[in-house]
Amino acid sequence: MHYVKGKQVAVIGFGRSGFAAARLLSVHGAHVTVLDDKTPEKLGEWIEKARGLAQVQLVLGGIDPTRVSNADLVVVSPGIPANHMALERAREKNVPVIGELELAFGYCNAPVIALTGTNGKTTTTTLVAEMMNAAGKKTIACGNIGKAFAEAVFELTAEDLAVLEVSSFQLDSIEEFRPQVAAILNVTPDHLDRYANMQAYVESKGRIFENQKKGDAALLNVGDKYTPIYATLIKSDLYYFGFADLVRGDLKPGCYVRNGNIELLGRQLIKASELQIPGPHNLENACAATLMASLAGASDEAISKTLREFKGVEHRLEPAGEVNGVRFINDSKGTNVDSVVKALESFAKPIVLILGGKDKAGDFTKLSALVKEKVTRIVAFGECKNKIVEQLSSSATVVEADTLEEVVNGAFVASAKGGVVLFSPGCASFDMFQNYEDRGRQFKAAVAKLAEQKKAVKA
Ligand code: UMA
Repeated sequence: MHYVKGKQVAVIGFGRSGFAAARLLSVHGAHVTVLDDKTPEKLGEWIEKARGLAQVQLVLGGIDPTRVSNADLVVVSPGIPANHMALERAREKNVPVIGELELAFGYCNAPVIALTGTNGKTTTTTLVAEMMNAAGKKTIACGNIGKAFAEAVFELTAEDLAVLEVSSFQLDSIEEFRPQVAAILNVTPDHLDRYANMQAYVESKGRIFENQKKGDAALLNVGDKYTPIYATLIKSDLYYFGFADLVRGDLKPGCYVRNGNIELLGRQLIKASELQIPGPHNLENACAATLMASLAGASDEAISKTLREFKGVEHRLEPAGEVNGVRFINDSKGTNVDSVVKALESFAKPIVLILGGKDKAGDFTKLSALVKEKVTRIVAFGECKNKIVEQLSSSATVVEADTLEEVVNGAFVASAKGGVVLFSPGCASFDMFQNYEDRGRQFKAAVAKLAEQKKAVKA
């Protein structure tokens, strides 16, 4: 743990993570300099919030690497790439660099459990937190899910629990981070614009287990390609989750979908068909959440009740309204190609698929077979629409659109009564929106507007 009282600390990035880190550091007596490339005009919201924080100086409109040279510690936001000049300068000058997650872990009084994975993190984190709260344990879901861990630590006591959604970006800058229960949900290509190759991304995810010891619990998905590799690295107690029929030989301790039931350590909890969240991937997420919550002390009753009642999270296969018999689904959180696969697997044809945004070096050709089987038309938008046209027009007709309104109208025109319009962009949102939440909200607003127009026409 880095003690910060009286130390000079540079915080890089002034968003959710950077603001929370600056506040935590300020409360613990550090002298903080916050650096961000954005100008003060673009950071108005955070500047307002930072007013009144003791010993916090804001240096905005460009990150000057020399600013970190004299710091005792650098705390980096997850969105800052590891090869950023300021971080390279810090390393040259032997200034320690940690992430906001590591900082918050040092100051967290509550036990911590955590999960990572390419897809399903937000749904599973939310489910675990709801199971624990149903079991009477005050639990805060935080981390990559949106509420920064450094913000949550202010609300957590030793009696409570933190359940953390962790990204590979956050794991890149840990030192001692040690969750008592940790899971990797799945690993498929993502963020290949930031990592040198797939191996680097896989290794980054594996760091969630790095500091675990015997007595801690590590959870792996029986259906995931990288599970055998992670299993050899784990020093803590190993558990598995997922579809039992993928396992050859005896089942190891864990939570499985077996004979149509969700089975926890051999005990049957609920029927798989009782889950309200759609798709086979959500059965895996439900098993992971069940196992994590059980290992963290939740009763079978609290877990089963939550599994039955859980309706999913915003922007994740979220029903976004129905217009003239066409169902619109908001999957704005689907920011990589694999999450589009999962989304397509969750609905019957005919589907109109909306894809696009900021490219993360994703390979859309992986969608070809599913697109041919289920998709009647693709609407492509955003920075990488040309790539989508190039890679998928041999599998379906691809039309292009510029604004979200055009996207929604174009998708509706191409849809059929009883069909689905699936907004699962498969890309990052930052080319046109603040973040995926902003994109999802704007999509829902465009659908609502379309519904109003159609109603007015009928009247
Ligand atoms: N910035 C620079 N220079 C750069 C890059 C960024 O100055 O080269 C500045 C930006 O101007 C901005 C700030 O850094 O002001 C943003 O920092 P950030 O990108 O780390 O974002 P935060 O607002 O701090 O949000 C972060 C996570 N964002 C990322 O990892 C990109 C949020 O995850 C997380 O919810 C939040 O901390 C609280 O923990 C979002 C995300 O997109 C959901 N995560 C990725 C994903 O899920 O795929 C990993």
